[in-house]
Amino acid sequence: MTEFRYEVLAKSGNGRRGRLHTAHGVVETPVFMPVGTAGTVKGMLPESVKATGASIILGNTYHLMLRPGAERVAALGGLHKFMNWSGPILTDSGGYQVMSLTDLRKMSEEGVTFRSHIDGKQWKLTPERSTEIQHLLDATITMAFDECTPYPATEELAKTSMELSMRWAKRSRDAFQARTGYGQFGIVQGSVYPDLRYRSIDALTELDFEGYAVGGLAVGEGQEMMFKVLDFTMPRMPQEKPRYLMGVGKPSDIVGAVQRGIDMFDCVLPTRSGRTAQAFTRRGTINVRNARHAEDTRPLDVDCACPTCTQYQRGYLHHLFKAEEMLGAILLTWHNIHYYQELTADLRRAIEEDRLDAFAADFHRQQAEGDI
Ligand code: PRF
Ligand code: ZN
Repeated sequence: MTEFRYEVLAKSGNGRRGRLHTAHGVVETPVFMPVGTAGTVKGMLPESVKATGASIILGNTYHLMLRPGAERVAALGGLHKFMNWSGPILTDSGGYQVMSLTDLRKMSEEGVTFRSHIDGKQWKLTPERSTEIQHLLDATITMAFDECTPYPATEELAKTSMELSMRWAKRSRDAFQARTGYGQFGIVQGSVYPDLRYRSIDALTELDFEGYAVGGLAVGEGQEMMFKVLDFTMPRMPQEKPRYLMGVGKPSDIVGAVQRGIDMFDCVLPTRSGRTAQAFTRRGTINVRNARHAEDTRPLDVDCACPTCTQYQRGYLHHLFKAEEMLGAILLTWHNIHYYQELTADLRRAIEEDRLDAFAADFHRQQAEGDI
């Protein structure tokens, strides 16, 4: 059985090229994890997800506990078998989704009670139950149960919130059933306040997690502030463990965060945008619904080797969205995930060859050129 283990293979500035070994396979970092919230990466067969170059996907405690239920997924053989994905799966712990998807929720020291966004039924999540659910799902990487501090927050509010997350992190760690090849990540909170972020890191490293996430960012503070927080946070994070920036982000967010030492990312952007006709390309974003694409014979992105770009014209993709055909969403989702996988593969190569800053400069220049 493979031990859960992370190695830094190369560095370029603060950027890291690493390798994560897990029970379900190896993950080359920096890595982007496509989001498979409800037991599916929306619109994609698992073999298609794999074909984009993705090595690890994200699942959600919140959605799967409500439907079909964690015990049922366990009875059906665990999330890997359930969704036919044999690679590593990281599951988010649920607190963030409760906050963003439900109203009428109640927080206490114990945990959070809320009404389901599906049927209004009352539920409760605690650090212990979240950790148990992720065990039942058979998540390769379990996330600690936390509160994502809203932005903006006063220092006093951010402190109270971070300290609650740290008590929950301890309870999550105690509830975690260690198994060979599996790991659990703690989540750093503390909003935009250096002292709070440092205290959070200290509290978590005390618990010796297999990896560390930065939470509470990409919540409305903007890219400049997010990078500022990473600038003072990353140097204090354990160097020998994987570091994951939760829910991020746009391509430029990913490039900047890798330059600051982040190894792992997840975001709904490539999948969600794929369903709303937005494509990410080397020259910025394109909305395929725009009339200017109606008679365009070119691919979405001339430099992309994905099936969408090698086999379909923009004019056809435009038609599919105008006609509300599901293939439009499928083809754009495929391209977008492929684009994110190419971006992270390019970042890995740039770090190996110690030219990360030059790569980033090129990336920004190309993005600024715009389409056509
Ligand atoms: N905590 C958890 N999941 C998250 C976040 C967080 O702070 C974020 C913040 N962008 C996204 N997903 N548990
Ligand atoms: Zn493509």
